[in-house]
Amino acid sequence: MKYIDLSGTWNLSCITRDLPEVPMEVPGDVHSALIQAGIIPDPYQGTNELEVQWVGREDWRLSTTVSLSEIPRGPVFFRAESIDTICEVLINGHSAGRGENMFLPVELRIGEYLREGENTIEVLIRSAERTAVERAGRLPYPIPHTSHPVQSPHRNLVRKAQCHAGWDWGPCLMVAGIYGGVGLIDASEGYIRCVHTDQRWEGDDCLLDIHVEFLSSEPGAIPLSISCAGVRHEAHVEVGEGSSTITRTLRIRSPERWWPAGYGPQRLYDLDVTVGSHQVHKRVGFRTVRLITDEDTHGSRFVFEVNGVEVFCKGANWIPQDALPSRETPARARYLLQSMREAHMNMVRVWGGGKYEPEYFYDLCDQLGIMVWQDFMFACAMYPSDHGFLRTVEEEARYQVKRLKDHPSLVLWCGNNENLGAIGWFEETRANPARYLVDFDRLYEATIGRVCDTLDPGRPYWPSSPSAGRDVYDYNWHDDSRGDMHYWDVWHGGKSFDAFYLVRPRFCSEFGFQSFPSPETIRTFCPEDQMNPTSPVMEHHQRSPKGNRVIIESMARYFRFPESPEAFLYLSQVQQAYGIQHAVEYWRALRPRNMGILYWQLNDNWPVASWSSIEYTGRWKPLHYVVGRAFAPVHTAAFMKTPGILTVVVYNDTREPLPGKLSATFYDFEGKERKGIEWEVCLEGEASSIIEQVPLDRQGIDPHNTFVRLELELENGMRTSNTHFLSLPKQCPLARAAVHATVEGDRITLTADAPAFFVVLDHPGGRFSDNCLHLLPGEERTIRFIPREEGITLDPSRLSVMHLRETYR
Ligand code: BMA
Repeated sequence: MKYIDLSGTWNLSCITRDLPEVPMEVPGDVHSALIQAGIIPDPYQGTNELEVQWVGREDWRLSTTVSLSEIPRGPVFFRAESIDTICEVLINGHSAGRGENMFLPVELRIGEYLREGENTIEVLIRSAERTAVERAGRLPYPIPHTSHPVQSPHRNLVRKAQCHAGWDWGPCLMVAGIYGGVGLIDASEGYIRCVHTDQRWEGDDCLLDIHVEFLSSEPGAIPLSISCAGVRHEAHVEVGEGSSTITRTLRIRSPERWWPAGYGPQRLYDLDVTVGSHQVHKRVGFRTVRLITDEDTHGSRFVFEVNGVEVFCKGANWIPQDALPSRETPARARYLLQSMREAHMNMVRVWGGGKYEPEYFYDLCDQLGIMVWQDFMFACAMYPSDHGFLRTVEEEARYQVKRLKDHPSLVLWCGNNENLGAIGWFEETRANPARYLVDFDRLYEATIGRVCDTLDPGRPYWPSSPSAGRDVYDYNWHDDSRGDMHYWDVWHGGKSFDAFYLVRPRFCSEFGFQSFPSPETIRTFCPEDQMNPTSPVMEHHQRSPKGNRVIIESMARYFRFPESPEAFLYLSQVQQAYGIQHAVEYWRALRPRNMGILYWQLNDNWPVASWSSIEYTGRWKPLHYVVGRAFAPVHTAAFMKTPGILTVVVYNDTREPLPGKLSATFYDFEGKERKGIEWEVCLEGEASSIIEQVPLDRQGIDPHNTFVRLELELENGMRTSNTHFLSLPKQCPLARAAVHATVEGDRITLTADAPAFFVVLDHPGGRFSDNCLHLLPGEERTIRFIPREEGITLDPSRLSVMHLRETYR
């Protein structure tokens, strides 16, 4: 097969507005080309986003030329992995075809329009927003969706990343463009459209069914060769003209298994398929996966079982890397996913308001052992279920399932984000829930569910997140007895962090709490004179209408009010970490009743106040460090679900029982030891165990004047600790601790002269081996600076250290 790569510099012109023609990098998006050309300002700066809303309402022409010395004798295809969105492709002025779904490649037969010499290729992209509005005008009944402060209307009527239209953490940038590979395929000698596999197990042997979709320009016998894990199959196969599917089975004897992070290695095998002159290479991993939903005494379970082992899932929700697709890179994905792995996570949920990610994303997840919970791309809305819509969704599902199913990391297909629950959200849907439930069923059961069942029987399908499972149509919003749960009473419901103790989710796939970004990130979009949380620019970068109110109200609930702008930003992040830690340590203690915790959200797609643990610039918020410790395979924590009773817990995700010693030492805020308790413990494998419920008054402990340090020391040498307040931090008489940092190369040694809490180190351009610590006097902690890019070094004059007592006088 011959391929002419069309990526590179194209020309961009506006069809509906008088603008000069400008160059455009393809793959890429129109906004980015206009920024590059100086026609629009960077929408992330200040409130510029509002000034560029017109871009999404115009139609655009993207064009390039390609020179051909001869016209291939067989079929030639134009293929673009993704065109966003409503498009028509013209070859030398002839219309070759159209596309209307950015989640489907545009593949058009164009041979007849080509000529020797120079050929013009044009992609005309019609405004997705105007298309959506026109479609809305033709609807027989309303199909509502959630709206955010800056919003493009009727996003749910166009098959495009839903968050492009604005979200409660994301800008409204109705980007248009070409993403992924784009080129011409000379299929004269045929070409492999797709290879996908299924695994069937016979004891330790895997029967690997390999399906090869081959497009042939003529009938005949053609050589086929398949090899994987040292097994090879060679033959001549008869193919007809057009598309045919060839299936062969290889018996792979006792392959090494692929395991999620923390459970074993991520062994991957090469799979090579050659048909005629075209070769396709993939990496496959051998493993089984099951979603166990058996009934138990509490309701029903929600457990991922990989290779027969029940996995405790720890992770976060992923949104697209960037609101401007041109700015997305494999390196940024690697950084984010690596950051997950370093925080002891093993699962990422690719949330339904974004996109099916490119190949490199799933390759990285395979390599890092990060299991993928993959939503189909529908979120927080109703969707049509007319013929045309179902047809494009069916094609989309078939395409994406075949494209992604060979990734061992992918463990679940899920119909959508919150769309079942959303039937209860809108006036129109509440007035006629049956109508919308029928639409729901057609889309996520009869279309997507059926595609998953037929094309990918080895992988579970879940109809919606959250839901109680297939064929159960209860909204399941607040049911913690079965299914997955999105717990938003803290944050959206305005409840305090101890509300996390009121639910016992089987699997919590969303919950979160916002914070502001750091000064480093704020400076990238905000002028100095607006560095105040309620300035116009800062409020523009806060998309949750109640965001600032909830952050401030919660701060008043837990902390003494911060007295400087830096202290306020710091405290908003500390508060987020403190809140989420409550949920993680409590729910994890409920294992095996709870078997998964995914917080909202890992990343940001522009610089903004949000629920993320990693800022747009890549800076880890305190949350990322704190959650990383709370997710550690071996961990200890204490919480007070009942006032006055301290529950002490140990966690062990490894499969080995781990003997050792646990101590709880109670200190006053000057750092004097008041009381100590010790236990000989043996941490049961794959379990969380309550060690003791300590009644504080009987131990003579005054929770207002005391905090507790837990130390776990295992016989194998492993040590870990955790520190907790026993009452609201604002009530504690914190000492005026002085924290001292000594820098040597990339190492920082921290000491304090009195107990210091939430000690956060900051340095532009990097992160730390640990952060957001609690220091006792006499204790010495050495931390490493890890630069985000090579060449950045730790500069002591740019290192800042802040701790809780410094936020007020
Ligand atoms: C969840 C998500 C997102 C949203 C987040 C915060 O429910 O599914 O839609 O951004 O809440 O509000």
